[in-house]
Amino acid sequence: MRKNCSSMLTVILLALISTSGVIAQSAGFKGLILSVEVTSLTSHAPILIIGDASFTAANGVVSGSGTAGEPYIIEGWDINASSAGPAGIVVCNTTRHFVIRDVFVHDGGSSIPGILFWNVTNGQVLETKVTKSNPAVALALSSGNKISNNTITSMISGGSGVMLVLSSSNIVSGNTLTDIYAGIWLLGWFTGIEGWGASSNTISGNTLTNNQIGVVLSNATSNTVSNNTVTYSSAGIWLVSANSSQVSRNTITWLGFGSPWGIVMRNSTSNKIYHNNFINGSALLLSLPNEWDDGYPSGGNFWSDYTGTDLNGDGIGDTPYTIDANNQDRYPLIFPVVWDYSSPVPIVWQEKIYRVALSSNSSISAFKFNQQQKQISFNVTGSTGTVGYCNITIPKNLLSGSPWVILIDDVAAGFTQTENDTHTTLSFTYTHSTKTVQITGTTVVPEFLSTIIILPVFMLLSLLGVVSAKKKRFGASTR
Ligand SMILES: [Ca+2]
Repeated sequence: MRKNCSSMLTVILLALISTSGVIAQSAGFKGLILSVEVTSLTSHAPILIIGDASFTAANGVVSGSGTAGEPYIIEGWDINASSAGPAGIVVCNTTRHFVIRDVFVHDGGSSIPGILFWNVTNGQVLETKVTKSNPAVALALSSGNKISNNTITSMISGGSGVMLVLSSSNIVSGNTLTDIYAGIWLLGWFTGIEGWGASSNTISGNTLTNNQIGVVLSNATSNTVSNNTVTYSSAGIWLVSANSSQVSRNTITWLGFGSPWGIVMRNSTSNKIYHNNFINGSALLLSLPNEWDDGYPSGGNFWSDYTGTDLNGDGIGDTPYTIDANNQDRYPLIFPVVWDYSSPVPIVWQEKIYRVALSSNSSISAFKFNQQQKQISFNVTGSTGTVGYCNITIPKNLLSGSPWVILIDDVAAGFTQTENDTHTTLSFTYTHSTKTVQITGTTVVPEFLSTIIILPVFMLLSLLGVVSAKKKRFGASTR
């Protein structure tokens, strides 16, 4: 394939033109007024880096040598893209390691991208803000790049946030994308033809709000869409000729009017969609078969319009959630799952499963449920002297307290308590080393068998990674 910067706009342009054709406009898109304030950046002309030799001070490189250990750093610039040629920042034809960070690119308008990679490997865009440019960040014919923790707003009619064209094995994570037509768009050309696909990309942990469509995969295979939060979009996730991808742990919520869709799938098959929360939005698809659950007891998705029962109280609906003749979630979840915390600890009690969610900055071990003592206990471990915290959410049909008693190393601990009809959340802190937490209630799931079955499921549940992955946002953010 010809990988030439001079023709780079062709693919981008074609992709943009196809926007309105592939995806129908629907009513209900509500614009937000956003203010963007970035201080302490230095004005810089648009940056054009073509080939390894162009990583120069004149092109905004402030340090580095282009190796993995010492990447070129491009940072601290305020770039008005309105006068740019191809984009506010263009990087083309390089495998050198580089990082674009803490940059503000703006005002490219409806046809000039903020940041554009063409035939690039080993590039990163981090903690950068892009607005009023289309797409905000575009990768074409590029692999092995990372687009993370950026703040992207568009306010351009039909605009896209992060767009990956004919690009594979990239990571798009932790970005905040607001008020854009398509938040994240992965576009292949003809799947199965080497160099023209879009595969093995990871779209994870992004916060997408008030976009027409949250995440789009088109002509793409074997991608991962996980842990994203999509709110106030007419379609949360849209798959068009997108196969063999995994869509899990996303929370898609519609808070407006009309008939929104949590997930739309057209001409797409062999995808696995599970452990998502679909709140006020269901699925629309043409009926190629896909997988909608992870088996029992792992379960499927939470669908807020599911009307089935859960008579045996295992947290899984007793009847499937049917989408169409070829597609059904066999094990719909009864409660939305807060995946921000960690995988809930499944407690198996007399062949029923109760899901306890834990959020902590400690490592958790020796998690146990003791029915006779009406108690959940576990150990918390962290660096000595640091403050640890734990939030635990317990199903009331497993254990409830009136009052609760929490002992930490046998000493009564203060805590805060919130609850809804079905669950109680208890929050408390402690000083680290390894300590034993015992949470005792007053009403416990009844015992029907003579023997007590206690199944501590996770020998060691490390939550540090989850908690430290909090998204970093600009101080003068757009919310
Ligand atoms: Ca059930």
